[in-house]
Amino acid sequence: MNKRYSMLFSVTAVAVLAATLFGSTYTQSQTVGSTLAASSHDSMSKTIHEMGGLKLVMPQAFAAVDCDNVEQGRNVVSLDLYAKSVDLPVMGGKTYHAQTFSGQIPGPTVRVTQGDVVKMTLTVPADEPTPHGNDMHASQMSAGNFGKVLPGTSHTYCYVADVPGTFKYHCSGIDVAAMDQHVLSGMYGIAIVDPLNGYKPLLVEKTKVDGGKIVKDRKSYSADAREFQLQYNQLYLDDEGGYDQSKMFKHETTYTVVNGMSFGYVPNANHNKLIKGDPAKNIFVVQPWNGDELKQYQSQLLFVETDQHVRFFIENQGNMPVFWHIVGEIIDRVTQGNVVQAKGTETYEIGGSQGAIFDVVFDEPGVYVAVNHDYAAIFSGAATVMVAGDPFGLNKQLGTNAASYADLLGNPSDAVPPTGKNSIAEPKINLHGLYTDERADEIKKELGL
Ligand SMILES: [Cu+2]
Repeated sequence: MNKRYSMLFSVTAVAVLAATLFGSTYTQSQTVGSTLAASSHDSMSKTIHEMGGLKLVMPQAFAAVDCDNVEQGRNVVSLDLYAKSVDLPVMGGKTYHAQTFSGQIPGPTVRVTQGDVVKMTLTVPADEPTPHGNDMHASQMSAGNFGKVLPGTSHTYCYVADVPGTFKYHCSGIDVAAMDQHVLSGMYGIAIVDPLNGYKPLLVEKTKVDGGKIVKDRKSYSADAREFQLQYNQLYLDDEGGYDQSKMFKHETTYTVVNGMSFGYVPNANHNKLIKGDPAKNIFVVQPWNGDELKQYQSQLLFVETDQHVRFFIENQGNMPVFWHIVGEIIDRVTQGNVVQAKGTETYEIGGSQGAIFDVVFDEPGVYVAVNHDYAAIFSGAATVMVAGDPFGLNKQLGTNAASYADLLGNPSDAVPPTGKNSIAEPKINLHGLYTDERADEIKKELGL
């Protein structure tokens, strides 16, 4: 067995022990407010609710934008969303009351080039039990555009995506009332705004021994990269699968989710069979989504090549920090907007409602795990397993020269963003995500599966 893999077992064995405790112990240390503070937050939220949202307080801010003016001479990219409240699975065979954009969590990613116009239309079907709204952080416009959209109606706005980067969009609730519930129940997504002149090449600095001396060994990788999107959030649930606001105020996470699911990117029964010859013998200590019968919810792995530029679009959709780290790797570069924020860093913190772009070259074949290096988050779902190269010799056995398992097994549909300025296309994509069955069928068709 690969050395890195066995190390992983010991790390995750500790994880599971701790996971049995996380419901009671970690939340105590995470609780920042006293009962008193929580109750005053509760009452403010209640007051906003009773007022019918913030619109009543500042009606003058709610002027609509004129799309024709905004669109002059620019490329227009449409993002058409519909709101849907529906029960979706959580690990352990249960479901929860999810709220979605277009029947999927996260909502569809819109990808544009800096200077393009995003034309967003949100439709709230007549049978939806509540109004919704959409606040897109890639925009710079009056918050009035994000006001409530009533069931049976649609709302459109347009904006110029002037700043490159990864940006959240999220339901703004009923003019802010219940916004926390809607976002933490699944109504979020991202806009990726590619820089006008494309991404920068990636310079990776190592060392080598040359003539008996240790010298710097720099290697430049093209801006073109394999790409992944990972969005972090929390679920705060009561025993019936409903949203529990009192848990949110106390930061008492029920599950940490990555692209909507806890431990959604870990091995499944098929991987067990490939590695151990037996689908029932787990190769990773947490495999809550093992079987084929789980369809689009069956866990999948991320496959990358070694010695290749990989770009991650990361967004923190939740209200706890994400300390983004890859077990076994150093992050070569972190970018926000047009600014390089870090190079050669072990971990980079992304605050609530913040995005960043991470560039990484995986050095050697093996198993790596992207985590939120907050132990409470790791043990409640924020562990994403990636396999670089061919550490198990499977490609050799199967007579292929592929540089990773992406060609053979494919990468998960919800982790691969739409292609942009400098994307290297995936050789194969498989269906995976917190989609309704209806939405899964549509995505299958889109992908030609
Ligand atoms: Cu909503």
